[in-house]
Amino acid sequence: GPAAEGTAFDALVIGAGFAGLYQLLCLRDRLGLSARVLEAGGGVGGTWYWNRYPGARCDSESHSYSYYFSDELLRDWNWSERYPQQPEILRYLNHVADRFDLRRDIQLNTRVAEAHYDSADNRWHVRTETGERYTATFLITAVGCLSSANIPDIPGLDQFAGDWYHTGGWPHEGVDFAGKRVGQIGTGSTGIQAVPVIASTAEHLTVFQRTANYSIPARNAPLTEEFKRWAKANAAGIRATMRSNTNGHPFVIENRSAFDVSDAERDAIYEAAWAKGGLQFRASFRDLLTDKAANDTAAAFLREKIRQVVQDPDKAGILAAIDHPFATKRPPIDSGYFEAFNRDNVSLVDLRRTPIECITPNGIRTTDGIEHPLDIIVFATGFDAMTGALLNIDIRGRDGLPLRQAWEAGPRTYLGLQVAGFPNLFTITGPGSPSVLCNMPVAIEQHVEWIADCIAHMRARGLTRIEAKPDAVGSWVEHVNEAASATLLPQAGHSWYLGANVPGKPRVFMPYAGGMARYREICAGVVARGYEGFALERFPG
Ligand code: NA7
Repeated sequence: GPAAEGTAFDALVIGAGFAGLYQLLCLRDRLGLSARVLEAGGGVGGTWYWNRYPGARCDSESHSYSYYFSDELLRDWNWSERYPQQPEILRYLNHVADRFDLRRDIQLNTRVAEAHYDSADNRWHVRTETGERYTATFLITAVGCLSSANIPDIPGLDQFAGDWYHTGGWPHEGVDFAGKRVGQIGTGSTGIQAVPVIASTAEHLTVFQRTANYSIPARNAPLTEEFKRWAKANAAGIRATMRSNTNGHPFVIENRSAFDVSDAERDAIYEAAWAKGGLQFRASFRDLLTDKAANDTAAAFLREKIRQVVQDPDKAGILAAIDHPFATKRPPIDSGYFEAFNRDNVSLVDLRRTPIECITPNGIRTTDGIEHPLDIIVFATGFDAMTGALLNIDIRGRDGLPLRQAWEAGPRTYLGLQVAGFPNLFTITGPGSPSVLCNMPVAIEQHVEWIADCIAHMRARGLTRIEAKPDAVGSWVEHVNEAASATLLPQAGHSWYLGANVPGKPRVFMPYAGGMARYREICAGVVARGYEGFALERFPG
């Protein structure tokens, strides 16, 4: 289609990451709509544009962390490592933007400030931070689930004499740690990736741990030519596997209980999974996320590994004092995390024993009165996940209803895709979708294609307004809660799945834990029953 001109579009997409790029392609090139993407960053790539911290790498295997909608793209692109590093993923997404000629409809350096639906013209009226205005029939948010930084409100940060950074807003020119005393707060997936890399160049690294975490070696390595050939030759089979299982990864969860095998066999299975590395450790048994006793066997194995790796018994004790069941927080995978604590220049502070009191001009002071002297503080403190990036935009639906108000007690969606009272708004990877419990590109392709098919359906019938019905939202919220309760996931009190990492955020289990395959079937069923749960209309009525 032609590059969209002017300020009135069929569709506006917010965000040019994995989701926004593909949504533009679907709407513009397959449906022939006029569409524009508004992107806050100075380049495409979303998460991979912003997260340039040391050690930033994807935890999905590269051959699965790819679009699967184009056989030619799969054939032509070559990943270099088992897990792609941030710069390589950013190159990939830039390649996609060029290859499909997407850039002409992407407006960079454009942060959306407000988006208001007007029932008088059935359009979304969008204003950017610099005051530009656009309108569109459809508004599609592709803002990411982990894109609004959580920077803890620690007294004294404004007086810190050194430099500080959040991992999700890392300077593009990089940070030189040579000769510096660095303090890192946070030991989630991000912190666990950053520690070994920062430790290797900093004079000293002090890790401030609030919640101990399991981690499994990634066993990253360059891909062999043989593997690359295999992945290309078997792309159809890999796609089918990813789309038919619960987690969207190219591995299948074993259909055996942890108690179907003897203790010795179970240990051998865990040892083999540990040696193989990666997220598929949790696929060792089918009941690791549903049966606490089964989970305990994995947790005990992983705690013992920490004690084997970490030589200093004090550090090992702090690192192994994990108080949530395995994989009830997003399980990190690492490249030398626990090993880094064997270095002379890495120390560990247990914030459960001695919480942070304040930040001083010279460092961080803990409640035992010790001031840890620092030149740089790294906040690996995560994100206001799933809802933060949406609520940062002043989104208003029918009758001026603010999304913030509609979600006061926690997010409420239908299928994670639509919100009652907000016609023609689609939220890719929204709360209530399974995306964050799944290999993300697989979830994104499903969401994007579902939305494109829905809009095509409407256009074919002259329909111009779609809105989730309140009772469909109610049942979906209930179903999301039931799915979570059937697992151990809500047992991790501190998890961002629950919003617990952000003070004052309502505690609601946000992702759909029923599995990607089941979700895909549910979405297909909704379509087959004539978009059940949605009100579809022709405007004006
Ligand atoms: P996470 O997983 O939310 O981890 C954030 C870490 O920061 C975690 O250890 C938190 O401890 C810690 N944190 C947060 N606030 C504080 C304060 N105020 N004081 C001390 N420590 C704090 O974010 P990541 O960026 O690592 O990973 C996000 C996702 O990206 C990940 O799940 C993957 O999907 C990719 P807590 O556990 O809250 O006690």
